[in-house]
Amino acid sequence: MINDDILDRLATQVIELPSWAFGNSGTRFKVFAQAGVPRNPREKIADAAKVNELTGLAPKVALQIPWDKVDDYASLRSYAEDFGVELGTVNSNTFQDDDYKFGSLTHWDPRIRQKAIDHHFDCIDVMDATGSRDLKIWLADGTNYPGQDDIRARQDRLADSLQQIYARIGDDQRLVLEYKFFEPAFYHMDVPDWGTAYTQVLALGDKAHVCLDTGHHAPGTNIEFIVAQLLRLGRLGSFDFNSRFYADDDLIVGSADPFQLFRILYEVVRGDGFGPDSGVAFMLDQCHNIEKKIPGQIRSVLNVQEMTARALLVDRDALATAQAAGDVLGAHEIFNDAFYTDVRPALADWREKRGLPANPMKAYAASGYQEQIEADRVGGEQAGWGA
Ligand code: AOS
Ligand code: MN
Repeated sequence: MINDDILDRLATQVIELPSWAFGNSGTRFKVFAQAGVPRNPREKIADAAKVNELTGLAPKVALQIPWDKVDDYASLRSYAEDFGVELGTVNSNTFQDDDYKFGSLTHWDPRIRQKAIDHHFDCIDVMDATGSRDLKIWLADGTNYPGQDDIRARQDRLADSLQQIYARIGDDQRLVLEYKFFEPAFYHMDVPDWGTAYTQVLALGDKAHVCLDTGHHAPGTNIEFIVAQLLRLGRLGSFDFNSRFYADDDLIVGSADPFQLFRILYEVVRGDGFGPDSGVAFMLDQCHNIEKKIPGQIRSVLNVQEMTARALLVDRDALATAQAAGDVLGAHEIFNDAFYTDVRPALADWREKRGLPANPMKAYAASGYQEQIEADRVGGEQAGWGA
């Protein structure tokens, strides 16, 4: 059952919200705009702070440059801190400029590569102002046809570009490289899998790590194995949590496969990847196209909290004994017992004891915040993916 030790560990949980979760988003077929959507980074931060206010789980907001470009990042940092949240990971963007049609850090043209490198230098300047630790690099780089470019030479160019960026980050900063097996390139991606990301970050140095986006694997991939391996290698820097049925759907984390999320979080706990000193950032990377943005984020952070609690419930001594005895069914039952434990009542009681609403989803619905932002945020240009 949920005991004080587990509750104490859960109290340290920090989930970083992506600023872009609050903007309009959609697919290549349609973006359905929503009333009340932020028009600027400050309004995004206010919405993220609301999620944190009701859950106590989300005191950090990740930025994306240029989507969150402002003239004064130090002022944005102060604004966020006034809301009780910090500015977190800075996400670069070398996937929406026409110059990057054939790649960015991997491009055959040194002028284009330098432009992409310089963009990352700008992101590091932002980090210096916001106090962010992580520079997250996700590249849309790749090719659509065999023979289009030299896929090996692209790895060499990528390594050289990353080395120049890595040389610029500060002693207390990190570079996290995110992989994705497809999209937007269709034949090959230049950072398609954890092995490539690991190889590239290993060549850089101790401040370089891998970002694992849970939506970036082929169907059927054993993601928790990758988690265990990267933790064992000391190179799991962060998660981009979301959920998928088929592609990179960016749905509410845990909504498609809560058991998979539990298995991932068990390996995080088992591999010492959970806790304030773990060095593993829990970030959401989701775009809620049809549901309201703020409650979608609240549901997401609660899903992570609930599965983390269940992962912490696994009786690891009994499991180790069963494993050592080759007790297949016994070990499986011990593992699943934790997954089948409904932790929601205990978490609701715990929230109330900490001055938080027992049911954050109901509390948000009753708060009037959604109605207020829909009434206030009229006019201006709503935030979106900027594509
Ligand atoms: C894109 O598919 C990746 O998941 C990125 O992590 C994310 O959407 C990007 O970081 C936003 O800049
Ligand atoms: Mn991602």
